[in-house]
Amino acid sequence: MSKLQEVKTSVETGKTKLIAGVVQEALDAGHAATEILQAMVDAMGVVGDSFSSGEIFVPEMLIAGKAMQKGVEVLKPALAGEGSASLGKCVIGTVAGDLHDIGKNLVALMIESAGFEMVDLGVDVPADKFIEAIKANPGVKVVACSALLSTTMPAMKETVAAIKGSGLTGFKVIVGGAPITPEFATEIGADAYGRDAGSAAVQAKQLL
Ligand code: B1M
Repeated sequence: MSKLQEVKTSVETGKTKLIAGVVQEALDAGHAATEILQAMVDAMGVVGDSFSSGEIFVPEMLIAGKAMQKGVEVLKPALAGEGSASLGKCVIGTVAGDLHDIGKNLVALMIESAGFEMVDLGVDVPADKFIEAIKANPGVKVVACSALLSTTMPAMKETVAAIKGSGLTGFKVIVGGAPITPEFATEIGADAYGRDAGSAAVQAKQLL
């Protein structure tokens, strides 16, 4: 089995104790961090499909998520780059009702390595917490909202509306996550849409 396939299988099957070693072996074998990350993202796609078809349930999905998080930890130094934190602050969070944070954490990592100082509010973040964080952190230039569930898209809409209606200025709002489309981002009044972590970081810089 190739090292990349081993990474993918280890995430799919939730090998939380072994994954760090397997990812390190893939790096040592010369695979790029982005290639290894893609193998793990592909694995999560398989896990999601298995969940949809009723072959696995929430606990298995949770363990696969934990395996991916542990794998990403090993990749972080290679993915993060220099991260000089001179472009201002970015407030990031997964919107209310949504507990998914693997993608949000990758977006935070990439935006941070693009030069922003990160204020990570975590998951299940109500609109007023975003607003409090913007008020508490002078120099916020970007507010980034993630959503992974179609059922939390309305919470994203409410969050963007509340932030935009708060009277606070000096920052732009970027949104993303699996169910979010560029059209939805425009419809809810976001300033930008990020398809993935890399493009979110590019967008964050372009918004300045
Ligand atoms: Co959940 N889950 N989950 N889950 N889960 C999905 C999202 C799902 C597609 C699985 C499926 O059915 N096929 C489905 C959603 C269906 C839908 O709404 N259309 C689903 C469901 C239904 C649920 C529950 C409702 C299940 C239940 O309880 N019955 C439940 C909801 C809990 C809640 O949030 N209230 C639930 C729970 C969970 C776990 C807790 C078990 C676990 C999350 C663990 C964690 O995050 N710490 C989990 C997992 C692991 C998944 C899947 C399998 C993997 C998600 C993931 O981490 N992907 C997922 C299936 C899938 O994605 N194919 C699934 C890898 C990650 C790197 O990708 O998060 O998409 P992603 O992030 C990408 C982009 O989306 C983008 O960039 C990232 C990196 O490139 N991006 C942004 C994300 N945020 C961005 C922000 C930006 C820009 C880009 O700008 C700000």
